[in-house]
Amino acid sequence: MASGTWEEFFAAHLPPPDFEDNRSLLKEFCERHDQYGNRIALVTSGGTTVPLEHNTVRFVDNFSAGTRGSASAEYFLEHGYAVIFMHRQKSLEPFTRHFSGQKLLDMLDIQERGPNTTITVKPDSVDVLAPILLRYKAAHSAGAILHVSFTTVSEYFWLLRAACECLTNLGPRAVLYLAAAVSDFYIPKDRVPTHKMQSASGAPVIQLQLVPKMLAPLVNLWVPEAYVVSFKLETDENLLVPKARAALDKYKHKMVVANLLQTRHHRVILVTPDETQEILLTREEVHAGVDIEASIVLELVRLHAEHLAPCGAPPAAP
Ligand code: PAZ
Repeated sequence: MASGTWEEFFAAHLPPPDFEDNRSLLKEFCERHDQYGNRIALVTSGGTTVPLEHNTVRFVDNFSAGTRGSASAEYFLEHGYAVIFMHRQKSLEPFTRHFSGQKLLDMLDIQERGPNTTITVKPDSVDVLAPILLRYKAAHSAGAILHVSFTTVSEYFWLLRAACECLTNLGPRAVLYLAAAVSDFYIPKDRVPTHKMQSASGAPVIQLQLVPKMLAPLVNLWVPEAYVVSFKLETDENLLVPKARAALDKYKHKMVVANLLQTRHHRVILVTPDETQEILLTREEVHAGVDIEASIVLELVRLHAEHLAPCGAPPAAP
């Protein structure tokens, strides 16, 4: 089935309730960093949902824990970029990603002496916590990171377009790092029931429609000068590079990071118009907890700097 146009998609879906607040935050952040000639990376992260009911009990989800996006955001900060971290609510976030589950509580000690309670970091956890806490505090006190969140696919697109509108003034100093897993399908609003579907009515037949490809207006209209990197997730090795290259040929952006679901944390392929470069972590690196995102972002920062050199932009200040 053919998809509608991107204009029709925006016309059919109202902006989310917190949209104007987020738009103001994005505007202020981009203007402030633009003033200082900073580079900004917009990192999208996590999966979008497609609600099956307006009062949503059930939804279709796109797989992504937010590992790639949250780790990459930290590395962009390390390279001196300001970061807009646009993420699925409750998915992993920079810095706190290191302490998911019980990890943080396990690092703490508590002593109750009479009315006084003291909480301390266990001595052997200080070395783990301190460097992350220092980087977290530095990023926040410098106003170098802005978090905005989405849940549904339409919320994602409203935020993405707003972020692009704010980033366009930065021209080639803006990097778009589109790691979120975004649904290719949705249910047109008028076919979504208001209330929870009832099993007594029998098995529902749900027909999904194609989401229009937003990369086309993004690259051509919303941020024509930005350094745009998209991601391609596949489960079949044979499709991976051909589909990444096809996307690059079609949308004419700068890079596709191709990865397989099964191996995404230790292998990616960077596909650019000129080359195809594999990044592979060794078994030892994986065991040592090395983030593959450190290498992805390092290479991207190098290529972005090359791209900026003819514009005379000074290097990013780490
Ligand atoms: O968030 P995560 O680390 O679990 O997964 C990252 C990823 C596989 C979602 C990302 O690398 C990616 O490929 N995003 C684009 C997905 C897509 O093709 O829609």
